[in-house]
This record gives sequence, C-alpha cells and structure tokens, in this order.
Amino acid sequence: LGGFDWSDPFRLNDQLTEDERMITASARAYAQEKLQPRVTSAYANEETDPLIFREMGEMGLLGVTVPEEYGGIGAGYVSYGLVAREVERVDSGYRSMMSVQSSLVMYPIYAYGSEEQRQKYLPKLASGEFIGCFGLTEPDAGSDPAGMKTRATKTENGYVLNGSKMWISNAPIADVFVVWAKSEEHGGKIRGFILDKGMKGLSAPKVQNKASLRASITGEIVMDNVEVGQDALLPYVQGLKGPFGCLNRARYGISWGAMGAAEACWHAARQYGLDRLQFNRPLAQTQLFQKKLADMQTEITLGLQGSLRVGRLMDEANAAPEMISIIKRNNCGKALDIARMARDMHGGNGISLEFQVIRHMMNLETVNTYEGTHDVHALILGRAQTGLQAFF
Ligand code: TGC
Ligand code: FAD
Repeated sequence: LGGFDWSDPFRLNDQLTEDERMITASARAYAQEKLQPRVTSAYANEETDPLIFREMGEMGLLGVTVPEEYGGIGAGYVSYGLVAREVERVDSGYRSMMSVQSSLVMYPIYAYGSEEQRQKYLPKLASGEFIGCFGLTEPDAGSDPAGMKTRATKTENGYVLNGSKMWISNAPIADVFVVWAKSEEHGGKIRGFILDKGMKGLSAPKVQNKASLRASITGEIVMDNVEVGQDALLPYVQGLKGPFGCLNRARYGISWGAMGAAEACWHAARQYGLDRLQFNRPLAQTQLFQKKLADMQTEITLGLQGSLRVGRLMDEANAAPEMISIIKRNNCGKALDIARMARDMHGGNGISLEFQVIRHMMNLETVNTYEGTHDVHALILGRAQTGLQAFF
C-alpha cells in the first residue's frame, strides 16, 4: 500500500501531465503572490482592478484553450480547470473575471466568429488589453433565457439592438460585449453580436452594494437603439445552443474553481483548529471538529476527481452537457456547505474578513446561483433521466 497525503488523498497531482503541473504551479504562484495580498481590501471596498486582466494575460491565463495563433496557449480543458482552481482558491470574483473572458467571450468569438472577428478581438482579449463581458441574463429572463426581450432589427447595413441585460460580470469596465438577442431577420432566433465600448446608445452601469463577489465588478448592459454593422453578427451559430455552448465551458471551469475555494476554507479550518486551544486542547483534537474536516476532505477529493474525469472527456471532445451539470451543481453546493462549516469552525473570528472564510462563503452564494442555479441543474438532470420536462 502507498502513503497518504491528507491534502491530496487520491493523488490528483499524479494524474496530471508535466505541462498541467507546470501551468498549475505558475497559476498558483501568480494567484498567491499577486492576488492574495490585495483581495481583502478589494472585497471590503468593492473595487475591481482592471490591471488584473493585463497581469493574467501576461501569465497566459486568459483563453488557455484558444490556439496560439490567436493569442491563447492552446492547452486543454484540464489545464483550464486547474487555472480556475488556483485563482478561485484566492477569490471567486477573480476566477469570474478570468472565466468570463476565456469561456464566455473568447470562446464564442473563436468558435462562432468570422476570421476577421477572431483577428480583431482574440489577441487583445488574450493579452488583457481588451476586457470582455457576456450578456445573456435580463431583468425578466434569468433561468429562462429563451424569454429574453432584447431584439435585433435588420437595417440596410447591419442591425439595431434594443434591450437590457442584468447581472453582467465585467460589464462596466468592458471594451467588448458579446450579447445575445432575438433577431427578427432570423425568425426570432437567438443570435450573438459583438459590441464595442463607446457605441452610441450603449451603456453599462455598475450594480452597487453587492454583498457577494465584491472584488468582481458587475453591471447592466443597456442598449438603446445601438446601431451595428453586419460584421458585428457572430455568423456561425444560431439558437440557444450558441450561449449554451459557452456556458458548458464556463460551468465546467466553475466546478474546479468552487473546489479551489472549498480547499482554501478546509485548509484554513484545519489550521485554525490546530492553533486554537479551548478546554486545554486544540479544537482539532475534538471529535466534532475532526468529523467536519473528514467531510470536507471527502467531498473535495470526490469533487476534484469528478472534474478531472469530465475535463479528460472534454479534451477528447466526448463530454455531455449533463456531465457538466453534475459537477457544476454538486461542486458548488458542496463548496458552499464547506465554506459555511469553515466559517462556523472559526467561531467569532469567522465573521472577520481577515480570516478569509466568510468572503469565500459569501462569494459561493453567487457561484451556486450563476451559470444555472443548483435547482436548474437538478431539473436538467431530472429531464435527462426521466425524459420529462419539469421546467414549466
Ligand atoms: P432547451 O429546449 O433545453 O434547449 C434549447 C436549445 O439549446 C440546446 N442546448 C444546448 N446546447 C449545448 N449545450 C447545452 N448545455 C445545451 N442545453 C440546451 C438544445 O439542444 C436546443 O437546441 P435546438 O437546436 O434544438 O434549438 O432549452 P430551454 O429553454 O428548455 O432551457 C432549459 C434550461 C433551464 C436548461 C436552460 O435555459 C438553462 O440552462 N438555464 C440556466 C441559464 C443560465 O445558465 N444562465 C447563465 C447566464 S451567464 C452567467 O451566469 C455568467 S456568470 C459567469 C461568471 O461571472 O463567472
Ligand atoms: P431566477 O431564474 O428568477 O431564479 C430564482 C429562483 O427560482 C432560483 O432558486 C431558481 O433555482 C428557481 N427557479 C427558477 N426556475 C425554476 C423552475 N422552473 N423550477 C424550480 N425552480 C426554479 N448572467 C450573464 O448573462 N452574464 C454574466 O456575466 C453574469 N454574471 C453574474 C454575476 C453575478 C454576481 C450574479 C449574481 C449573476 C450573474 N449572471 C450573469 C446572472 C445569473 O446567471 C442568473 O442570476 C442566474 O441564471 C439565475 O437567474 P435569476 O437571477 O433571474 O433567478
């Protein structure tokens, strides 16, 4: 029998390639050295530093799966997931900034865009010179994006867009807006459009006073007769499968990221329990404390193994969206439970931002909700095994 590493029980590290280990090490070094020192103040003051995109770009952390000719590093989905895990070990908001840029902006431009669109946007998005956002959700269409009201009307030279998007990560500081609208020209089918900052009629006011994900700026997108050329249309996709194709990638990345946040909470709770004495012994020497640590270790070990399996299938182009629903739903739900437990195990100190765990806990409320809520993924999985549609 082999040895046991409490922090890597199933030896995930041994299951990675040399390249994957290298990208993990460089993402971890960046996240711990550059992001960790600024996160407490960024969260407390609800501040997003746009320079982070440039830094991530320099480190090769944006558009990890996009080919090198467009500025990416042409790595696989396991590498992308490992980066998400390291960044979210620090903060879900920083991972959000990275994953929106990579999966929700660079991916659709790469997968559904023309060669001109790829050349125009991808290298600058990869370097962080451009910041991107993705507008699907609307004030009255969240879990049900098919109910969106945003419309694109054909003009002589292109389209006019009208509508508003809500809860859009990066929007107030974005240069590039990938937005989804029902196109009258295409029989009301959903089409994707690329909008540029500064277009007449386009604005992106900030959502103020979020209690969660405060280091990641969120906004609305308001489109009031925004005129775009024909070249703004993403030519190669129509229907909901366009945005869902992007969400598959982002949801997969979130499954790794949520485990990174959970690991941070688990490690913090373990260390706190070793350091703090009550009743003349370390908290970690009590049965209840150890049971909680065992639950955390077990769920994280299984969750990471699940994400790795789905990542390998994605790299073989053989993963199904329902597999992604399993890992997105379960890993986010378990991470939230773990963060709440870690908060409790820190006692009164657990409510202080200095001890990090309450920030992760608050963030994970969002992570459990966006990209398909916990319950919406249950309904996707319920439909897949019964053949019965329970959404409406
Ligand atoms: P439904 O009838 O199921 O499907 C409509 C069309 O879409 C296709 N499709 C998919 N294609 C690829 N991948 C998937 N996962 C797909 N799921 C569905 C489907 O084949 C069909 O295609 P076609 O050609 O036959 O038309 O659609 P529905 O309207 O019944 O939807 C059901 C439901 C609830 C599952 C879906 O609407 C859903 O997933 N809702 C959740 C919405 C959501 O996830 N929003 C995320 C917004 S973006 C975000 O939160 C970013 S936060 C990022 C960050 O900051 O990190
Ligand atoms: P609703 O759909 O109104 O859901 C409310 C509750 O009802 C949930 O518990 C849900 O599970 C439940 N529910 C809904 N339908 C059913 C049903 N049929 N049966 C049973 N229960 C149901 N969107 C983007 O497009 N781009 C972004 O960049 C983005 N970033 C975000 C950042 C943040 C900080 C947040 C909070 C959200 C972001 N979102 C983004 C939006 C996010 O995807 C939505 O909030 C999410 O999809 C849920 O939609 P909703 O908020 O309208 O909730």
